[in-house]
Amino acid sequence: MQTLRQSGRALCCALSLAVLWAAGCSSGRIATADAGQDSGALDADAGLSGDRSADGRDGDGPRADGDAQVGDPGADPGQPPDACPPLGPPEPPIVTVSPGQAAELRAIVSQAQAQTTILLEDGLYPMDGGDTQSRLSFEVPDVTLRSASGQPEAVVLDGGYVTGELVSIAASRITIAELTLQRAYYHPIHICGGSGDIDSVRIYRVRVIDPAEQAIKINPSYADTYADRGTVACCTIELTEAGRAQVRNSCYTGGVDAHQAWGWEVRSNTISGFWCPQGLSEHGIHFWNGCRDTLVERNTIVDCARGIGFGLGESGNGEMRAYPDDPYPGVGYIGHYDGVIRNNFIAASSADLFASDYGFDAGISLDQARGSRVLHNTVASSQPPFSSIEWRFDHTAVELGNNLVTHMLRDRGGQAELAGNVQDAAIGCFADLARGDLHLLAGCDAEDAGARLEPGACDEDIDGQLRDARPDVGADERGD
Ligand SMILES: [Ca+2]
Ligand SMILES: [Ca+2]
Repeated sequence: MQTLRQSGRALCCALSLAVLWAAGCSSGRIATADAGQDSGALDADAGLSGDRSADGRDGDGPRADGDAQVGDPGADPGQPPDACPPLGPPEPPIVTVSPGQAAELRAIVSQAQAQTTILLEDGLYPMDGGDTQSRLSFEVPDVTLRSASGQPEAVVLDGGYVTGELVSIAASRITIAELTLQRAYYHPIHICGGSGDIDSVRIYRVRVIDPAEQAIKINPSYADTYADRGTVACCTIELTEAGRAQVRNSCYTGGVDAHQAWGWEVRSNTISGFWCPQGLSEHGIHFWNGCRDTLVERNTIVDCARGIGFGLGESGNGEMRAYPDDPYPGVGYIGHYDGVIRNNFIAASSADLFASDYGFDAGISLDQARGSRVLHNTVASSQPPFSSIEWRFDHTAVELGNNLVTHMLRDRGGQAELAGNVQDAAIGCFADLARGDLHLLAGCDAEDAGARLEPGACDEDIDGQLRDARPDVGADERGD
């Protein structure tokens, strides 16, 4: 069983990597060429990324805070603040757009000056004119696109599987918020380096539904510029049964997929359904090819073939990024530098998922991940995965602390420092596995069984509650 799975997986990875090789990003082409499916290419940007190499340019330090503009959570004393409050009121200049202007929206976005907020009134926006008519390209910094009502379900931009990318971002401090993007032929959201490096892109309270490829993709540009220190928070990213039927190329899809990106925060999202009957989907959240300092926390991932990944394979797709301070000199290929994965719920219980080609492959996978910390995550599945959490390949050096899994931690090579983890937890210990609610029920061994971590490592749980002096294993600290 294990041998078959591993050999099948190696084959699939080879196929996927062949596709991924051609899946980079060109801000120039996004800006001007608008290549789409009618080009016959696998991806809008096919064929240009194979030979890019990192160049060791000066870079800024890691991330800035991403959600400075969210509204006052107004929490009661003793209650954790709302992790996902609505955005505060928009500031002028404001351009208000109605669904009847959908055909003009591309031009409205391209003509927007810095500081503009584009407010979309409720309704369905048909964005199925192809990339030349419907793709929204953000190339001026400090522009916001959001719903007027603040209700993500009420404003729906629908690519109809005609338009390759609904939103393309190649400028700093772009905010996309509180709306729905669905049925892109490639990526509902694609973020790339611009004419220079960009930073602080924010994707907040967005519903991303049924992408045919990865829902949110982050790439360097072909001009060796990067997209760093962005935020994906409080989003719902979902592949439904109808959407699954539209996925091509041996399940070439996934949730958030980032290459060579530095300092991103991915938190408080719900990601579900990324698997296919045949082929292996990319992870719900995947940062690889030399990404660095990613913070992945408080996400709920339900019924995805792979939950969270740092790195992929022994040498990724062959690309990596050279950082000016060279954090691990002489080590060789690194799939992910440092970063933290903490307080996530990863659940699998769908019979259809388990009956699929790869079943539930891995909750968390760490391939050539170095300096990464994996703390207080819960991975629960109704049937065995290949690995609940795994680490692999010689350059991997990670820390796993206080993770709670219903099955196993799997050592596939590299180094892992282990403390306070609990394997073989009973699935009866969780509030509602089918819905991804992995809050601990009373009387389970995980309660108060964790190792003490240093202050600041993981002081709060997935709910934002402070952990007590005897930390519970997994993402949830039980309240009393
Ligand atoms: Ca406790
Ligand atoms: Ca709790």
